[in-house]
Amino acid sequence: MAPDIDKIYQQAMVSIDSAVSSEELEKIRIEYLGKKGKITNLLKSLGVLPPEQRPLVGKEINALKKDFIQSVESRLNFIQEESLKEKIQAEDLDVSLPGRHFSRVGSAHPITLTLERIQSIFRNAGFLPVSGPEIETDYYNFEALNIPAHHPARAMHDTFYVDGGYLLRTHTSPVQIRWMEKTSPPIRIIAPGRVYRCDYDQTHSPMFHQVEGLLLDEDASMSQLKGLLDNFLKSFFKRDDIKIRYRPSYFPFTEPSMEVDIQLKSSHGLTDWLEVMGCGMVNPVVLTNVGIDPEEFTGFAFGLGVERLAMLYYGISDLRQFFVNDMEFIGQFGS
Ligand code: 2NM
Repeated sequence: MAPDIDKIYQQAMVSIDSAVSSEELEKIRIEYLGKKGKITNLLKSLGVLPPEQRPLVGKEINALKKDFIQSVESRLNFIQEESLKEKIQAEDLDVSLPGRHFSRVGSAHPITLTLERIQSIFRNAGFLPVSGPEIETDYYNFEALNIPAHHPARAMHDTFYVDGGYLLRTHTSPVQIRWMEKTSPPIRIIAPGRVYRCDYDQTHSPMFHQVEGLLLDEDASMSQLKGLLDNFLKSFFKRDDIKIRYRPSYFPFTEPSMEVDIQLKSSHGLTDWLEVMGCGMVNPVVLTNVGIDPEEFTGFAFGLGVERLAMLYYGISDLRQFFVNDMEFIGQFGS
């Protein structure tokens, strides 16, 4: 190979291998193969050679040209692949990562969900939800319900007193008293709402929710009461085989009175008996207080704590979880 062919070849290969962009490579191509390119000039210089040397040198230059074109092409491929790799790496995206600007989707509080389920069951049984004031008088919260002053039943209630002789209702019964005062039987109502008692520990909160129910008619009976509550509890806990027990008890506003216990299935078998409701036949004294003749009408009433039922249903052990606004806790009970 003639020395300048060899030299041009070496230089070309070094330039091609050090090119890092397609533009740079295009410049190199022009430098060698352009009109005044180094390889083009070599081919032009063939004419000055003695005729017998031309075929051999021409062959060498053509081989160099072919090699040059191939090297430029393969370098171009390499550069393009590298830049594609870089691009992919720069845009690398883990599709399993959470979005950066996602907004939390809201969900109803477990107490709201439980209240709604309770109301829905009683609505299906014909009970109208009614409400009343949370700040009450002594008369509506106690007297009308046959709970006289200094009666031990008042001590049980740990009442919050408010200025002006008012108090925070300790149960939703005053709603039922007000309803009975202004309506005549038949009556079928439930009174859901907030109630207040001065008590705070793992099973008591100063504010909690109750649903009380009242049915007044010409011949309301204890068997109707038990049938209604049996169906409510089966429906609420979504079990037909739930064990239910009615145990004699005492409330000043009902006579006779009962507490309702249930047994639930746990991982060990059946739970102990759990108290879930109170109920009874409305005391004739209460009916007389609201101007309804107990000889003409009888009624039954019941009351339950919403937090307690929600704890049993969802398997929550500390009541205070409902009130600390921990979004991780509150958000896990559905929409
Ligand atoms: C309970 C248990 C038993 C009840 C009674 C009345 C009213 F106003 F009709 F007399 N309302 N709610 C009642 C009866 C509430 O809660 C444990």
